[in-house]
Amino acid sequence: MVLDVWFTEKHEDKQGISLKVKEILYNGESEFQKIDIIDTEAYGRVLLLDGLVMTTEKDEFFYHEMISHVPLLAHPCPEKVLIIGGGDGGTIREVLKHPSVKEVTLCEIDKAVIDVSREYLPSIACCIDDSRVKIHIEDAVEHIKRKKNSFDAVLIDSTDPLGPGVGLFTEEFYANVRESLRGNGVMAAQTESPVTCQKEFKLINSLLNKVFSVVKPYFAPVPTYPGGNWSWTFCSKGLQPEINNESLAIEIEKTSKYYNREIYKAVFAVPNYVKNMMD
Ligand code: SPD
Repeated sequence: MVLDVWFTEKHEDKQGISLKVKEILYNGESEFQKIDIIDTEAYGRVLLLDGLVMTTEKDEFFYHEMISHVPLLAHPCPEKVLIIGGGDGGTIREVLKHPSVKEVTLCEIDKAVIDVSREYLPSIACCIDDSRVKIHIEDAVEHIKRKKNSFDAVLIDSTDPLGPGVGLFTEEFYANVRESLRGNGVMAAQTESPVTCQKEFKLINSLLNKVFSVVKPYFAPVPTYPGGNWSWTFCSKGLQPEINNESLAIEIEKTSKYYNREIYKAVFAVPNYVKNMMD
């Protein structure tokens, strides 16, 4: 019998992204959320949290390169990095490509996401057990309150502003992230789709503008996310998102699939519909 099974992530019950399923590899439910791994024809293995696509083997590089290299290449010498969420390990893998990084703290609320990713997504989770990585299983809303003046970069690799991720999209949380940065510290957060999540994108950017003096959204494709076009936002207390170390930027380019030095500049171009929405 030939199976014709499709997974659809519906967005506001108006549109959806559908992937043809080869096999369901894992279904589970943690204290915080439903966790599934499906194998798909088009994008390989896919991690779903509460039925929403978090990452896929085939297109994860767009997201993980953007959330990591854009902020880290702006910093003169990032040594201590905090990743909030990111239990699949993709952001850890990219951050560890920066030779100055001595310590990466992963603050993930749900240990089950790490365990399932280790088992089913080895190409993404491959660096979780690197000796430079320290794992804290804790709500980052609490963790960050104890971390004043601690990090060169904080990367908010969260879920959408739903369920366990809600607290990571508040002014108070962003203010605590700002306090956790030392010196020229930089922050980058995933900030939803400017196409399908305009309300969230606008709200997050307005909160970030209350807290940071430099707030620059940037854009790249993530084909399996709603709208296909995603945003992250670079924030700092003064440092601009510009490549700080050209030779390192060239090195990182060699192992990247999306990022290169031209892309670094291009992703900060703000389309007119986004400019108009922000007015
Ligand atoms: N709509 C999906 C948003 C998910 C953002 N986080 C993805 C985690 C990948 N490390």
